[in-house]
Amino acid sequence: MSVEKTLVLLKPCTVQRALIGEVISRFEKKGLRIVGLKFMQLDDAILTEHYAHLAERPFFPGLKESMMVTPVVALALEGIDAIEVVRQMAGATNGRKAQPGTIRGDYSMSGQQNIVHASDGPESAEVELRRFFREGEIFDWVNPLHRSLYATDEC
Ligand code: IDP
Ligand code: MG
Repeated sequence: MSVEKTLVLLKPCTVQRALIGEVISRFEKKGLRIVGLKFMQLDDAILTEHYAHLAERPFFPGLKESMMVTPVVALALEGIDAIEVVRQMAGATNGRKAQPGTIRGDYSMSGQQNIVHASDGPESAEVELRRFFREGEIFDWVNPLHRSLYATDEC
């Protein structure tokens, strides 16, 4: 149990379908603290780096294209075990297989146009937060609700 920060991207499919507010709202209501938030246009270089683990896959060029169609919303979210919590909220990669109640399970019918990217572990979260946020773009603001979000021994 530790306080973590994680990176979420709201993909162009989410921007085009006017689901930005709805998806951000889910993270807010869950109790995750938004510590970074911005709109940014991705390019081939950052996507080649971000999706390097998929470089050999046939869908790689199409995936990168799909991520440049509109700007994306980059979010830095913080909370206890935030990385795992956000992955659970995102659901399985393919929207058709994702459980109803998850973000992908509720809003996506696609294996590619699946609403969000979410960091998959502590190492990737650290690297990805640095990839998408500059120093000074992540804020450590005080949430007065903190004590109602967590038990004393969790804080
Ligand atoms: P993840 O987003 O659940 O972590 P990854 O395997 O890291 O899944 O894949 C990154 C992204 O690549 C997915 O979110 C999805 O947009 C896309 N992708 C993954 N597998 C496929 C596929 O089989 N066809 C098309 N796109 C895919
Ligand atoms: Mg991934």
